[in-house]
Amino acid sequence: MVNPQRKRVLSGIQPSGNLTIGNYVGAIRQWVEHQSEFDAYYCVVDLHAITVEHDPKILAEKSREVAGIYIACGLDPAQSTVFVQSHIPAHSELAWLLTCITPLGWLNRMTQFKDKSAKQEANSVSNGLLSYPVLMAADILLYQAQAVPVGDDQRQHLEFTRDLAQRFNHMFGETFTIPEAMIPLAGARIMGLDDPTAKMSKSETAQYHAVYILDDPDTARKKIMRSVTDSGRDIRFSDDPEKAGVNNLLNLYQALTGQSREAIEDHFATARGYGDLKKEVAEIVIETLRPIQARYKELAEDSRNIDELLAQGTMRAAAIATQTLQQARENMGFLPAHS
Ligand code: ATP
Ligand code: LTN
Repeated sequence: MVNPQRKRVLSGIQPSGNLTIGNYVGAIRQWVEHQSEFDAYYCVVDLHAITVEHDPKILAEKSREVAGIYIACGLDPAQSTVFVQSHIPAHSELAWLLTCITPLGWLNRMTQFKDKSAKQEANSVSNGLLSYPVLMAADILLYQAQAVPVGDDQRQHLEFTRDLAQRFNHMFGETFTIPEAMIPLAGARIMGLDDPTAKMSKSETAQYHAVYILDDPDTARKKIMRSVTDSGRDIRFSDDPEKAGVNNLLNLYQALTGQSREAIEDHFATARGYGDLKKEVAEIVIETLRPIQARYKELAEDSRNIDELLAQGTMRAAAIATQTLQQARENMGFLPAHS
């Protein structure tokens, strides 16, 4: 049962590729850890996944897969509401209302837009990619979420959401709750295994870039053993860009074991080199993923399992979203429709 005393939270992941260990430690794991304390809404943000080129043949399959991974990682549908963003039209509608009060300058400042648009040909950068944060703001504000559990890369989008909510409230009267970002202490930014200066990301398709949540043990091990490090042998946390690879492996190890930095450095003080660190990181990653993969396999055997959960989630989420949208329309002065 939903307890009104619990903090309302909302978050989402795009079905834009294979979910990575970064998505797990930065986002999903904290959703699972705190689910009994929250009145929680977790969506598969498929409307965001079409802001860059996508393959219509796999979008639906990927959306179901992401929802299945949420559950396999431990989200309990009795406690947390899991749904697909596009199943609730209020997301698109509120996004338009918010688009019309968003200053263009705010969008042009977004670093994710700058990074992602730089990777594409200028002519193929879509309006959707620029407006991406407005849709994200709509996702959050529709549920009056107080907190948004995300990785470190989403800080700027959360600031944007807060600014936009304040602007709307100021222009049209109190309508939206101002949300806060909730960023984990460890594992908030896992870097690419092939390039520890770039964030690990599911849309980067290089073979040794990321460990995927559904990678089999041999594949995961191979990717970690091949990860880029440096020519030294000292296993310590460090801000030195030269040591970014080792630091990244240590961060991942810390996020998955929950040990302190001191304990981890002590543990590796007698290691013979980076090979020992890589082996241990590979083992903890594999053991973390093993039960998740087993649950996912069972759940995915019949696609109706996931579709059924999503249908229930949609009903619960739509009730709240529709109410907020109605309020926003009213406050903006729209003529009510007669039913
Ligand atoms: P894409 O490459 O398609 O942009 P992504 O892998 O960056 O995707 P998102 O769907 O944008 O993933 O993000 C989902 C969630 O996972 C967000 O909360 C984000 O902060 C978190 N996240 C993504 N990558 C990492 C990472 N490398 N380390 C920690 N958290 C991450
Ligand atoms: N932009 C987010 C994904 C996202 C999201 C949201 C996260 C879309 N809508 C609402 C939290 C709340 C990202 O991680 N790239």
